Amino acid sequence: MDKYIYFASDFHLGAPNYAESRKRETHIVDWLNFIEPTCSELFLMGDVFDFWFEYGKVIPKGFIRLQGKLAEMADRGIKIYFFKGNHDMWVDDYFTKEIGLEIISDELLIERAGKKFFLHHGDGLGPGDKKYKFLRKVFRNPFCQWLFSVLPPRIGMFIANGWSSSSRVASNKKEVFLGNENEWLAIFAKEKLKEEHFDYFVFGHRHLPLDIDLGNNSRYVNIGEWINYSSYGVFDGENLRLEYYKPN
Ligand SMILES: [Mn+2]
Repeated sequence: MDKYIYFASDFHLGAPNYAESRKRETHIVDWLNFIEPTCSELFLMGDVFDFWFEYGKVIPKGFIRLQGKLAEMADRGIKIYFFKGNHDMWVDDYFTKEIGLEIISDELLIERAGKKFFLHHGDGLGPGDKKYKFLRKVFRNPFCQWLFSVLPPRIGMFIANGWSSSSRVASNKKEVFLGNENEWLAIFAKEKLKEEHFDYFVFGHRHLPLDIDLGNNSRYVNIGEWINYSSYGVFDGENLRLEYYKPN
């Protein structure tokens, strides 16, 4: 590998308000400029937007600098994957058509430089969180999505913004490490390892950068988020490292 693979997630653009989000967006575009010369593939692993819904011919306003930068990188031949997060699972085909992003709905299994990766946003995996697992089914149900799509955008976005301002990002509570035994995505990964070996499990969603040794030559790397940490993962062909971009 002569170039690197980068992983980032949970930008939550749009939250907690316009000004903060714009500042963060500029910071993220700075980071993309920084990694671009060494980047062959970029994995955006969910919750890029605090809310995104695509109507037939209408998309939400804003986030234009990020979209422009991603388009530029894609035009230069960098492959970009966009995972659906629990906040932006309603992407349709706009980013694929306009930018060339590949949309990933659930997990993506890849092999690079002889290493196997299990990639997922991280929502709805592992023990617990039954309420969300049920909601996820509703949110991902085509009929429910259709029902939402026939609401006038003014009303749909009003509902969504209300929901989004009650989210973790809006409350800006820092997540606390639960210990290797209790981190539910580590529990999920250990179960998965019983079926199949992966060198790396990479998730977002947790809003906490983590690098956990799972034993059996396997690691769980959580790439964190961009409100407090500006953290990301980089794979150089040998190692997957957790890094931090300069503070916003
Ligand atoms: Mn998130």
